[in-house]
Amino acid sequence: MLTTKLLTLVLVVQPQRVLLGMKKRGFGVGLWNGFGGKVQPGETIEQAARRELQEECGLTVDALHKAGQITFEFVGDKELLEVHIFRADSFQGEPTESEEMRPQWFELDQVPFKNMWPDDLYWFPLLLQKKLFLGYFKFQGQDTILEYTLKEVEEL
Ligand code: 6U4
Repeated sequence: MLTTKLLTLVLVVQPQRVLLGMKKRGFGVGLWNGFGGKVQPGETIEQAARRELQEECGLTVDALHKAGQITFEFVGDKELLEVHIFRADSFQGEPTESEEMRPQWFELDQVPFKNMWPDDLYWFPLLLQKKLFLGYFKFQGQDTILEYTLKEVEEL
């Protein structure tokens, strides 16, 4: 039986640039990604998204906008990951390196997809266009997408 684990992912997007973090340890090490992690007991998904953003790069944000929701299956793994993806447009603080992440701004036409999770290539454009999306990706290991679905939705 498959169980589902809730995770968050926050992308801070400004008119010309996006903040990504180089994951220094754990799941997805060596890849650029948004900031996020596991939802803990007793907190809402949005609270978890804010907490992880603060812990991993030192930023606080006003509004978090829902952007998408993607379920990941890794072949052989009994746990599905349900990742709730948010966009933030403005923030307080200075991006600061943490034990988990090294933050860096990227121009929007220079997003380093070759060093990101391979699914990001599919949904990042939707996020930047402020289109809501719902997806499912089935991975073999961390490099190979065996199958996927991705669709725009009216609400999440
Ligand atoms: P801790 O407990 O901090 O060691 P760790 O195993 O490092 O946890 P965590 O909590 O950092 O994992 O969460 C993984 C992060 O990676 C979440 O923000 C969700 C994100 N993520 C997982 N699979 C992804 C994928 N295929 N594409 C993507 N982000 C993914 O863009």
